[in-house]
Amino acid sequence: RHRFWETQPVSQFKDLGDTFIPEGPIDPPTPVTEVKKVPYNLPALYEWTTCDIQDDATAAEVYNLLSSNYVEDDENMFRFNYSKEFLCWALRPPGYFKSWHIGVRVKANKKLVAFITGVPAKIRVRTDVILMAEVNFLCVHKKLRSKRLAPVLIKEVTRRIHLEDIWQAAYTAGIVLPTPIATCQYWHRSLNPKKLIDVGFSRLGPRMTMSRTIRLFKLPSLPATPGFRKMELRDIPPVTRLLKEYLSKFAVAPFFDEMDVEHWLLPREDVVNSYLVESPENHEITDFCSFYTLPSSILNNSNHSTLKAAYSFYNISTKTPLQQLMNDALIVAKQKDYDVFNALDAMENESFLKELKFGPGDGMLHYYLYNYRLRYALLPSELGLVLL
Ligand code: MYA
Ligand code: JJ1
Repeated sequence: RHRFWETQPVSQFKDLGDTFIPEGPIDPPTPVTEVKKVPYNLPALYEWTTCDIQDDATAAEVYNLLSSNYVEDDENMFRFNYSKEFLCWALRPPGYFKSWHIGVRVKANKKLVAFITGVPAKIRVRTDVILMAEVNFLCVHKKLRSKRLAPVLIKEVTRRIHLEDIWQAAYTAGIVLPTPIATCQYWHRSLNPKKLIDVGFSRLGPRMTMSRTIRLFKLPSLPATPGFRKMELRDIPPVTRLLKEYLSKFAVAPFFDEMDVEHWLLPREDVVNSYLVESPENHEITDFCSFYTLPSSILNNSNHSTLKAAYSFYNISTKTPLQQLMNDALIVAKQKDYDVFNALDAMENESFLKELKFGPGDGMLHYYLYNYRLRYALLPSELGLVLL
């Protein structure tokens, strides 16, 4: 059934729960000198390109490919519209490799028609901290679908990751492949219910009018928690300590140092927002919340072209109840004019979703590891990892 995935070192459905197969790496690493030195063959009309995402012209080509051909919902009403600034952030974390930002061009006219990326990340699986790749932005132009180009892209990114002596990867997808380590559900909190209904993102509930709906989702104009403020450069050490302690509770989670926290969590306009609670008494940092900005293009609507969505990232409460902290996150997102606040049911998110009027979405997100086997799938609440 999976002609490609059956050949790869990923856990296969038939092994689920088999207690005789150990947890851990599937294939052992080989010496880097034994890794294939030349790129995989592409169909004759195409050629490989390494994308320098810092180059404005290349960033624009990648942006254009993704904005027309990347992930859509099941009814093709919305398509992810990652901004150039977001892509530059997502693809250049500490220690990134330019060689892992891979494109495919048409030889004849150099048009970019496919893309895949990896970035390095330390990820802990139970007690094992492993330097992995996070693979994302796999995209094949709509006109070149179903020609088995995706397996070539995946093999090529794997080869280039192996060349850096890295043998495991983490990735997410909306489709089921062999074999998810966890399956999360998307939840959505309306901030601008009128627009969401107008564009078909949500529907008027039974026995609800527009004005009752607007009232239902109304939020205060300012955050309620004393000491709630934007994260700054000086907050990196205490935020790193909070995160390290918090993420240690999950079976799978990133292993962040201060450089990672600076890159992934220091606020960047229209890319990532982070807030924390500084105790007014002793100036201790006790709580943290963050969300990233990922708009979607609205396909076929004459009144609106983009949906501004915030996606919950990492949140930590030690003193402020998580529900109150996330309500403040909703308030600042509303102030910044987001239309909807999205979250997965991962980590402790289930404890606030219903109470804060999130509703379940129609999309699922499956998490995968490459060349690492877990005996059973994790519960969403055991997962401490958010990919972009
Ligand atoms: S997830 C986002 C993926 N992108 C999209 O959904 C955008 C819109 N769709 C497209 O651009 C195309 O439909 C894509 C497939 C490119 C997705 N992950 O070329 P094909 C398998 C993994 O004929 P196409 C993200 O970015 C499929 O099961 N495999 O198909 C994370 C089949 O194999 P098999 C996928 O539709 C990506 C084969 O490809 C996915 O033209 C992580 C068919 O190929 C998918 N999302 O193109 C990648 N979709 O026969 C894995 C289809 O076996 C990384 N397929 O079922 C693994 C780790 C690598 C590094 C390891 C380092 C150590
Ligand atoms: O956004 C998603 N669904 C929306 C829109 C559905 C439109 C019709 N298909 C949705 N809306 C309902 C919201 C409502 C608000 C008030 C309360 C009740 C709920 O459900 C979904 C997620 O739910 N998104 C997608 O389908 C996009 C793809 C998701 C898979 C992503 C794979 C990413 C790979 C990255 O590596």
